[in-house]
Amino acid sequence: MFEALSDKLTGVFDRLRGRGALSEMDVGEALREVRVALLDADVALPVVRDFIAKVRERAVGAEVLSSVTPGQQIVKIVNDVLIEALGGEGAVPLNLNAPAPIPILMVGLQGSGKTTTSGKLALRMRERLRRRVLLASLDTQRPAAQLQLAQLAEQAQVPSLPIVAGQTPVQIAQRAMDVGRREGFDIVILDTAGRLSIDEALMEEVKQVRAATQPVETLLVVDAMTGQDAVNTAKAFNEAVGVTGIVMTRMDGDARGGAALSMRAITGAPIKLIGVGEKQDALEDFHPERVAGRILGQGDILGLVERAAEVVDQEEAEKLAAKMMRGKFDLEDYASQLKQITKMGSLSGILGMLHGWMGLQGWQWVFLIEAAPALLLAAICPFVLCDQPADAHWLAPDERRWLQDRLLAEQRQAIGHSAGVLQILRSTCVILLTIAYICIGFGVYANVFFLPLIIKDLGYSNIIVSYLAAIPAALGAAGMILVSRSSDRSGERMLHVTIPTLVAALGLIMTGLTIGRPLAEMISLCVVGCAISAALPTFWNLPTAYLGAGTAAAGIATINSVGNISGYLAPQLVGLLRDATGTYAVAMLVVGGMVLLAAALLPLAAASARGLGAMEREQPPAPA
Ligand SMILES: Nc1nc2c(ncn2[C@@H]2O[C@H](COP(=O)(O)OP(=O)(O)OP(=O)(O)O)[C@@H](O)[C@H]2O)c(=O)[nH]1
Ligand SMILES: [Mg+2]
Repeated sequence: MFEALSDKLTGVFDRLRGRGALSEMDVGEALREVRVALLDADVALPVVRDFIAKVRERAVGAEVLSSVTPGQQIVKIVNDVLIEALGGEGAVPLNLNAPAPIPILMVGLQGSGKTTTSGKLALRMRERLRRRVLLASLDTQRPAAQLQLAQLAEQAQVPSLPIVAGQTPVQIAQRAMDVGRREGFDIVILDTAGRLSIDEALMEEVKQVRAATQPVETLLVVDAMTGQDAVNTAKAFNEAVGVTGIVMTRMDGDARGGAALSMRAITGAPIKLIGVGEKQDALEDFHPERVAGRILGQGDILGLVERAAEVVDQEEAEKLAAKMMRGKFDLEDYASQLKQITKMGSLSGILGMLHGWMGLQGWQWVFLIEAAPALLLAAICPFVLCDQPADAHWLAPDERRWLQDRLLAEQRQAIGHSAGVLQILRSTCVILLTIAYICIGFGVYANVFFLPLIIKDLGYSNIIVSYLAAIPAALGAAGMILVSRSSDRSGERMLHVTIPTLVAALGLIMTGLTIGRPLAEMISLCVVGCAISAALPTFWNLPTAYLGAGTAAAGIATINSVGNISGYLAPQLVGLLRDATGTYAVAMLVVGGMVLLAAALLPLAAASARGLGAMEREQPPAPA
């Protein structure tokens, strides 16, 4: 719904972007156009005046950062003022700090979306907050209104107050609170009747219900499509009965964005939620900074500008540019350039900020760029790699000979020793290793896919998340090398897999128990990252160690192909558990349990391998 406004503003700033220095005339001209754009978008006149005055005050006399253009500087100031006008940074959450049952009263004009929003809210509180919600309709104006809410309640899988004919709204409200208390509900949502316009009778009814139930939140539902009328409605309601928050519905429509912008300034009440569709999950928190970004239509380019201004030393950059022109740009210079860029945050963090560029989402950019090295490698491999050890020019001659001899010996041993494929599939050792590999895979994939999301849940920005997520990964690389080396030196395999697996399981369980406590959670995630990466490469020594030359290949193929099913199952399981419980805690405990099972199965596989050895020994000896 902010498209019209964003198009206009982007047009204004596009014209400013190319210029070197910004004169007072430029500022004046830009602000004139901002004013027209805001008025066009149906922002109330006093709000526009105030807005322009604030931007002008900050723009004139502001020190222009050396690394951004004056136009970008103005965009930044407009963005800041927009966020303030919309209510400051961050969403204002619903107030649920009260003894249960917490009454939430929904008020508003006819057809604004009260009943629909009541259903959406009930679903959200049941799913995300795990609260027991009771829905009650106080709408005695429209015959079918109470049934409408009962249906929505059924969809949201929450109970609704049984309908008793002939009761007044106040009586229904009191009954709802009684049931709420008696039956242990956490939240009681009271949906009132709407009127065509604000009238005495409506306000009186709302006042009486308020007095009878003392709601913790009185949410005014307004239709964004009605523009300035929505703002006037909100003002009248707030003055008459007092509202604690505003829900703007039909933000999915093509309403002009102005109402949202005027709302806070004129009513003083925060917009807490927005409705973005008719379905029950179409309810979102209202984030002023996101809306401001959308109005300016440039993803998070502002953040990029800000960060660039902080870190790139303009003089240094100019020096490098001059060097480049003279063709004297060396590795040293390249390193210094890289250092400046790394100061800006990790690759995915920066790419996430390119959100919207060339019509692609930030995450699409992340995937595109991340695929590039793999594609490059695929193109190079056929030319660099050779077919057999004899041609491997990167090995020393004696290394080549050793490897060839080893392979020959294994081949000789394998002839006549190989067990049938069915026999391998049925062997206890292969079955145990396959199950163990599936379970370890759950740990690996839960870690790979959900680590950033788990960290993000702690409330960090994308950039910080990408830094933090890199720590367990780096520890994983270290763990992998240390454990593999130790295993190769000692020749011991089973414990080198079992112990990291056990540690990873304990780490996952610790993660589940410490969700929401940043330090403890990060330490647990580091333990998981390090241990699970250490367990994986060493694991592949087990099939060769246990199965012998003739059966190892088929065994490895079985374990690998069946075992990789965890790549499909693990994200499903974690996602489902997260949606069902609202946190990652249960999912981490379950995955931790599975990895623990893997740690228990590994020694059993080793024990059963002795049996398989016997199987091979029973085969006729190989011809000399
Ligand atoms: N597109 C869209 N439609 C919505 C949204 N919220 C509500 N609606 C639709 O608006 C219509 C009216 O919604 P209701 O919830 O019945 O409105 P109400 O305020 O309870 O109406 P009364 O009880 O008659 O005063 C329904 O068709 C809803 O599906 C929204 O965010 N987006
Ligand atoms: Mg209704």
